[in-house]
Amino acid sequence: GHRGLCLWLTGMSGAGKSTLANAVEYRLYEMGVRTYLLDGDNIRHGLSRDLGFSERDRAENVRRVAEVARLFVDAGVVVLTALISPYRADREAARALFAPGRFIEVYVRCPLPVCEQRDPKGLYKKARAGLIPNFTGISAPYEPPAHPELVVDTAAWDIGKCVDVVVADLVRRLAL
Ligand code: GGZ
Repeated sequence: GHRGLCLWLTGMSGAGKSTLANAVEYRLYEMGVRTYLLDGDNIRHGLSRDLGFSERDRAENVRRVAEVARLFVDAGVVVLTALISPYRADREAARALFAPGRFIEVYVRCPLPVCEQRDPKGLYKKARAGLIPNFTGISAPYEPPAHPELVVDTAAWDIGKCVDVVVADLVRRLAL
């Protein structure tokens, strides 16, 4: 069987991390790969329910998810994480928990105006109105990865192409 690894998706709200993670997970399931998805949205209702969106709380959120991801990877599972994880230092700390080649940083890239146009939950509108403090891209930073293993451009490519790029890379790494 394959060995575990962590696919760490990072990108702004509305970039398409959850959509991509779900589609990749389904494709891997069809291939017989054992997967587990840690989605920021769900994590914040449970594991990180005590945390907000300050720089410090986001660091702690990322740390917790990375530690959980490592446990699953140790068990041989392919873990997908979908967190904004806006700070480079936090992502590098997450990477440091994994053996070389077991942490794949995937930059889910989408220009802010496109994320803001999509605004599936109306959060950007609220953030622009000053109703959500520390909102990534509006009143809090997003630091793009300097050297991600993969970049998927969700504004320029359709979902099928984004999934293909991630799955093809994974197949190569796992030598499936
Ligand atoms: C960014 C926020 C905020 C603020 C609530 N900034 O698009 P969503 O709604 O469903 O996903 C976003 C989610 C971000 O949580 P993460 O755990 O991924 O963030 S981090 O990695 O930075 O810890 C968004 C919603 O929570 N949300 N307030 N201020 N996103």
